[in-house]
Amino acid sequence: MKTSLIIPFKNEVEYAETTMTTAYGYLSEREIEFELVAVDDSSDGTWDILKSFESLHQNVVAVRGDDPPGYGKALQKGFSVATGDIIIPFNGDLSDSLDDVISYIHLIEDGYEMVFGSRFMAGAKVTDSTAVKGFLSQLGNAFFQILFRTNCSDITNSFKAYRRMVLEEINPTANGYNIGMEIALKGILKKYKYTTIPVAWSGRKYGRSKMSIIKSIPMYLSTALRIR
Ligand SMILES: Nc1nc2c(ncn2[C@@H]2O[C@H](COP(=O)(O)OP(=O)(O)O)[C@@H](O)[C@H]2O)c(=O)[nH]1
Ligand SMILES: [Mg+2]
Repeated sequence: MKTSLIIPFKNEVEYAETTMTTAYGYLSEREIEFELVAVDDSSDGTWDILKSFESLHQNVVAVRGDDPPGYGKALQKGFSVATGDIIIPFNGDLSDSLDDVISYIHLIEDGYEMVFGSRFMAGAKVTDSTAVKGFLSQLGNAFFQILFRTNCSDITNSFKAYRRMVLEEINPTANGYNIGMEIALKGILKKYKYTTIPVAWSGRKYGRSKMSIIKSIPMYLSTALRIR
């Protein structure tokens, strides 16, 4: 099965080249059938790096996001151009682990329709996370876990894997960071076969986060209650 990594970038000039090279090299070495779909909303030179990377590699696509930009909109754009059977959002600041991507691929090939990564279960390895953000995220996720009676302890994490059919049927509409949650919760209610595995996550070394936890809390809550 072919895998598409959807990689969103917003002003990641320090990361763009490294992330693309690292992901490309890692997957090529393992003889995985893949493509990288970069979706860019930058104004800092990231786009030039991505375009040049695209011109040098066959299985790389770089597209611009829509105006006004949004994390969820960027992923939706990526989903619409992806050609893989397995679709995996992968953050452009290398927070997510390529080893975990391989685990996801194997689980989807084994028959799961969705695979969720959790930063909050035994075996997860979180490094360089800020204490307050980590705590709020874990607390919120514990609440959603109860609300949706799911064993997934990290619904808001966008690093997940889906069979292409899942995204076609759900047709996500969330514009922001709530998109991962939207797909997961709708997928759980549709009774897709899923599993959750512990993942590694590391904080960024360059640039700064575009995600405000304070702005995100009401968005996550309203998404959850709407779907519920
Ligand atoms: N295309 C696009 N990418 C975005 C947008 N917002 C964030 N990103 C990218 O999504 C990834 C995760 O964002 P980040 O700011 O690191 O969020 P955090 O890890 O939750 O703090 C990074 O690669 C960002 O550059 C957006 O509006 N459009
Ligand atoms: Mg990040």
